[in-house]
Amino acid sequence: MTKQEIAEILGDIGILLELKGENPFKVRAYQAGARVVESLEEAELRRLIAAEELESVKGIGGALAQKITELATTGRLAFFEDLKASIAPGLVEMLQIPGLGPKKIKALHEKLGIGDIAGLAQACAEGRVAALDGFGEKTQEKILAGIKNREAYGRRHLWWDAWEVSESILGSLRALPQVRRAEAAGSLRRGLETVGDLDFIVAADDSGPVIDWFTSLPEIKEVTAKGETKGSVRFESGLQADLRVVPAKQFVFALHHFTGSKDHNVQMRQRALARGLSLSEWGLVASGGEESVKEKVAGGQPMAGQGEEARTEAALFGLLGLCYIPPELREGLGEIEAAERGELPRLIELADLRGAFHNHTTASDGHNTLAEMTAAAEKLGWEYLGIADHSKSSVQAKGLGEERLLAQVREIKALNASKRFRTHVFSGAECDILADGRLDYDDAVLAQLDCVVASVHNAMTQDETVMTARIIRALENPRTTILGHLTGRLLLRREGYRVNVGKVIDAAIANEVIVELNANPQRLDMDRRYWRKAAERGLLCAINPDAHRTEGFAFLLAGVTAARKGWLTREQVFNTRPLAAVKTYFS
Ligand code: DGT
Ligand code: CA
Ligand code: CA
Ligand code: ZN
Repeated sequence: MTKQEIAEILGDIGILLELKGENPFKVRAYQAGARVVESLEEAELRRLIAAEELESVKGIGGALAQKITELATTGRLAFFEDLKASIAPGLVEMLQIPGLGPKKIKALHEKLGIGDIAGLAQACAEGRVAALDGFGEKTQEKILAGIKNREAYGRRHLWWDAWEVSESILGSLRALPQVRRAEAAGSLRRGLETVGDLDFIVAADDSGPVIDWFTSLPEIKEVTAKGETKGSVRFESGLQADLRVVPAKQFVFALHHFTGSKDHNVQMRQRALARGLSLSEWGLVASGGEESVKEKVAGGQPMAGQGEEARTEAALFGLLGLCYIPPELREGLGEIEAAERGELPRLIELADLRGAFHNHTTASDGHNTLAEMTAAAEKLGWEYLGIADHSKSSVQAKGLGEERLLAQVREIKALNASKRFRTHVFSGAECDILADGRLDYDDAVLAQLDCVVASVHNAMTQDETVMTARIIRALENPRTTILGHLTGRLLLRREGYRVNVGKVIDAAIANEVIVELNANPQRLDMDRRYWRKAAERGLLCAINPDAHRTEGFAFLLAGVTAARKGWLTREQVFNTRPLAAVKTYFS
C-alpha cells in the first residue's frame, strides 16, 4: 500500500469515528496521523516501519503505529473493516453530499431519524432540515442541490455513449500541433459495458495549450480540476473526463497504468518486482534504493532493458517476459498467466464478421424497409443479412401473423433471386418464447424459415426455476437456431429476468443452439463473463446487432468489444463464417 492510500484510510477512520460520536481527541489523532504519513517520504516510511521506529515520529502514537504497520504490510486493517461494518451504510453514503460532514449527518440522524440519502431528500422537501438548529434555509437548499447533482452525475454511462464522445475528442486532440500521441485509457479502453469516466493520455511537448483546449470544449458544464499537466471536466451529459499530458518517453507507461484495471496493475507491479524492477505510470526502472520511480526517471536513470524508451505497450509487456495483452483482457482474471504461457487467444475483430442475424424491418417495429436494410448491409460489405422481425404475440411491436410472415419469406426469396444486392438475405423471425416454453409459431411455419431467433419478451417476472425450464424447452425445439438476449437486461435501467444461466448454457450446447451476444449497447446480453468458459465447452456465439434501423448495424462494434472481453476468438463466433458455410448450417 502506498503512503497516499494509508493516509486516506487514516482520514476515513477519523471521519467514521466522528460519525459515531467518538471522543474528539481520538478523531483528531487519526486526522493528524493522516497528515503526518502524507508528509513522510515513501522510502522513509518503509524504513521506519521495517525498523519499528514509527513511534519516534511526532504525532504517531503506539495505536497508530500498529495500524499503519498492519496496513503497509498486509494491505488491510481489521479495525477499519469492523468500524465500517458497524455504521449504517446510508449514513456513510450521505458523506458524498457536498457540505455534509460527519457532525451534520450525526445531527440529522439523531434529531430527525434520517438514515439515508432518500430520507434526507424527503426531509429537505418537507422543510424539516431547515428547521433544525444549525442548518437553516440556505443549507437545506444546498443539500437538495447536492442530492440532485449526485443523481445526475454520479451515474455510469453506456460504453457506446462514452465511446462516441471519446472518438470525437481523440480526433481533435490528435490534430493539435503540440500533440504527438493521444489515446483513451480506463474502462472505455478495456471495453467495460459501462464507463464511470473517460481517461485521456496525451504525449505532448508543451502541455499548457493542450489543457487549455481540453478545458474549454463547448459541451463542458464544469471544469473540476485544472493544473499544468492535468485537467478534469464534466460535460452537459453528466459524463466526466480526465486528461493527463506526459512527456513522450513516459507515454506508454502512463497509458498502461491508466488503462488498468487496478487488479491487472497490481499483478504487473508484482511481476516487475520479482524481476528486480519497479513499474509505475512513470516508467520501468531497476528497483531498490530510496528514490521513487518518478525520481529515478527524472534523474536520468535508464529505463530497464531498453536503449531509449518503450514505444509500444507490446515492448512494455515484452520487458516483463509477456506477449501483448489486449486491453479488454486486463481485468486480473488470469490474462498475465496466459500471456506468460503464450496461451492468449487471438481475439475476434470487427473485420472478421461477414454478416449478422436478428435485424428488424418496417414489417414489425423497425424503421427501415427490407430493401433499405439490405442496401445498407451491402454497403458494409456483408455477405449475408439475417432478418428476424417480431412474432405475433409481440403485439406492441407489430409482430407478424403467419400470413404476413410467409409473405415476407416470399419477398426475401424474390429479392435474393433478383440479384439486386450482393448481400444474401436469410429469412427468419425473432420468435417469442411463450410463458410455457412453446414457440409462437407452429412447426410448419417455422420450417419455412432459414433462422429462428427465440427470445423472451413477456411474463418476465417468473421465478428462476420456471423461467429456466421455459427457456430450456425452447432450446429443445429443433426449429430454434439462436437464443436471443438471454437475460433481457437493459444496462443501467432494468435487471435481467431471473434465470439460471449455467443451465441454459448447458442446454444450448446439448441442443446445438447458438447463443446470441446481442450487440445493442443497452443489452450486451449474454454477459461477457460467461463466454470464455462456455465457448471452451463448445458453445457457439452469434454477435447480433438487433438493428431497428440501418444505423443500428454499427452496434456490432459494441458487440465485438464485449466478445473480446469474453475472450472469444473468430472460430467461436458463428457470423464470421462465409456465406456457403452458413447456408449449409441452416439447411
Ligand atoms: P471507471 O472510470 O469507474 O469506469 O473505471 P476505470 O478503470 O476507468 O477507473 P478510473 O477512471 O478511476 O482510473 C483509470 C485507471 O487508472 C484504473 O483502471 C487503474 C488506474 N488507477 C487509478 N487510480 C488508481 C489507484 O489508486 N491505484 C491503482 N493501482 N491504479 C489506479
Ligand atoms: Ca475511467
Ligand atoms: Ca478517471
Ligand atoms: Zn428482442
